[in-house]
Amino acid sequence: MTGYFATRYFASLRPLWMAVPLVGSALILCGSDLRAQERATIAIAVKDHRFAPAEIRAPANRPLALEVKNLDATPMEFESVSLRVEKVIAPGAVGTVNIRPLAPGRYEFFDDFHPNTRGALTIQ
Ligand SMILES: [Cu+2]
Repeated sequence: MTGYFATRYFASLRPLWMAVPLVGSALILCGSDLRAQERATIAIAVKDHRFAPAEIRAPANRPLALEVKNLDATPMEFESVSLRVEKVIAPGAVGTVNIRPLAPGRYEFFDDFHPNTRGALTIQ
């Protein structure tokens, strides 16, 4: 009985296996799409617990890489609720915060360890 059920089970999976090449090529197409849509890099710094610059701009609908250099002697945590990111950056280090493609708007960010350290990203 076990053998019979096993045979039936694998026979029922056959359509799934036939779908694998289709799914694979779909993934490859998505991959080349993303590569064509290059990440825009924006560099900012934190010094004396202030973002420099505190107001930044970036294009809409493109993945972004925000390179945050911490020039202070204490760790900071780059955080944004609307961007859904947070990253701890050690003193003297550069943290890269990857941001999904965004719709136009204003997205505020702050240092979660020093909540008065604030800035905003304007997407246009
Ligand atoms: Cu946090």
